[in-house]
Amino acid sequence: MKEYSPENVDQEVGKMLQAQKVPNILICGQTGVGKSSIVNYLFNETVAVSGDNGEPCTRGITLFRNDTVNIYDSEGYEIGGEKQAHYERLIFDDFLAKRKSAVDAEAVHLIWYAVS
Ligand SMILES: Nc1nc2c(ncn2[C@@H]2O[C@H](COP(=O)(O)OP(=O)(O)OP(=O)(O)O)[C@@H](O)[C@H]2O)c(=O)[nH]1
Ligand SMILES: [Mg+2]
Repeated sequence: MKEYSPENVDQEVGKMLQAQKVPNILICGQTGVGKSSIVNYLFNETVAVSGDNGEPCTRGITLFRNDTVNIYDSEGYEIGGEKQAHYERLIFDDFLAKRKSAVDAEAVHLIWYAVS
């Protein structure tokens, strides 16, 4: 069995961290369900602007990242008409479709569908 001294434990952990893949996660869901609040909770600081007046807040898609995770915060969807068509273009056509055949580091590994 391999023995670890305090020095090579650090070295081994360093190697593991380097080999670790960073997941790309897209958070999506209806307007106002708390997507940006989830991001702030996960990063333990206010990195994403969250709304407080019941109006749609986030626009487009923004990447927040640290050493272990990449999280895409996205604008919320609203049902019907041009707003819905806009959302479908943003999420499906412009974001997901373009990443479908991307190399693993740029692929979307998980979609987190947030509900109120
Ligand atoms: N009660 C309650 N309120 C929450 C929770 N999460 C978020 N909120 C509140 O819901 C409101 C909207 O939160 P956001 O995080 O901006 O929601 P969002 O899904 O990012 O909204 P859009 O960007 O507009 O799509 C804010 O006033 C938050 O404080 C929760 O778990 N419980
Ligand atoms: Mg938001």
